[in-house]
Amino acid sequence: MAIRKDGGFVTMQQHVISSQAEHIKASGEFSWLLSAITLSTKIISSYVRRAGLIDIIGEAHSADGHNQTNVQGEIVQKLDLIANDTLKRTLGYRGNVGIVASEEDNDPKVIQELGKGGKYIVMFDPLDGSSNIDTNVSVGTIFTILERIPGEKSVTQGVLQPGYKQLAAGYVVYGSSTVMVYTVGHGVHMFTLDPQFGAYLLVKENVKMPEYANQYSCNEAYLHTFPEGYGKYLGWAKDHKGGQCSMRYIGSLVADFHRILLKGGVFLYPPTKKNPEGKLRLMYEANPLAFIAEQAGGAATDGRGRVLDIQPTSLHQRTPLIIGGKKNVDEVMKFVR
Ligand code: P6P
Repeated sequence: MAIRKDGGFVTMQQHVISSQAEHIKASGEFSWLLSAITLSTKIISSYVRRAGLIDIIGEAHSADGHNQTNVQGEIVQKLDLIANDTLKRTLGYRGNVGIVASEEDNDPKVIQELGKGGKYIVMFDPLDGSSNIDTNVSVGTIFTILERIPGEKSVTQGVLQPGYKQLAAGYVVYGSSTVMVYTVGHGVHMFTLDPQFGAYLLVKENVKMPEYANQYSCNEAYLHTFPEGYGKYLGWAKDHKGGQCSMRYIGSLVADFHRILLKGGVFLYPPTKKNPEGKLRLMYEANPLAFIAEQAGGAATDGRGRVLDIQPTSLHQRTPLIIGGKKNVDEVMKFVR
């Protein structure tokens, strides 16, 4: 239900402006930047909602007619390209975004020099879970905002900052409704896109993740290639809890995480034989969600330490991810450590 303050709805714009008035030092330019992301996700949402009706389903084809692949080596869905271009275009017009980096692009892109006001870095997974598009499963956009380091030695070195440096992070899940969740380091706030108004309306402030829930989220098809501790945890969860434990796995990170943010539990994507460093990307998937999880009272680890403390070495590096309610994560780590 949309929250009313002073008799009116609270849009994302208003909320960001009031948040930054209270908290972050940035002037209105921060909300101006975030408005590029909210605008982009409204455009992306309109495409996702019409996926079956206009020619955007299926794989993008390069000029030679072959399936296009991205730096991840995945077949690029047409909607991926649309989402990626939309975000880059709207961010490009904000004037205070210096560097953008995307899961879809090999390298970070400078769009404004630091000396000319390009003080922010925005990184994103434009359409996470895109392989689910054709079957109408929820997909999402994940983003993070960092400040550029004056005197950065190179663009790449400038973006490779640990997760605890994030100024803001958020995601949009294109599900039964379009929901935006974000943090600027002072709590987690949730908005639903009202298609009539075309505005994100505040539906929940200071969202808190349940500390514990009897539910885990994991693709157990890889069970036999997980490091031993994960198998022990999963076996224990099934046996010890005498069937009280349930498993939910959508196969779309944003959707799985959003459920855990609201209902609790734990999501695990351990190292596997196919992805010995884990499958999920640190910079624009694990870090933003870890920032949100911690702000909501939850936890996120790579099986060794805190995700937000990882010093990145490359833009598209992957990481194992165990994220969810604090007690759920601790319970997994008892078996993994
Ligand atoms: P698997 C989608 O491709 C994705 O990147 C995440 O959204 C999701 O959590 C994960 O991969 C699913 O991976 O190996 O279970 O299909």
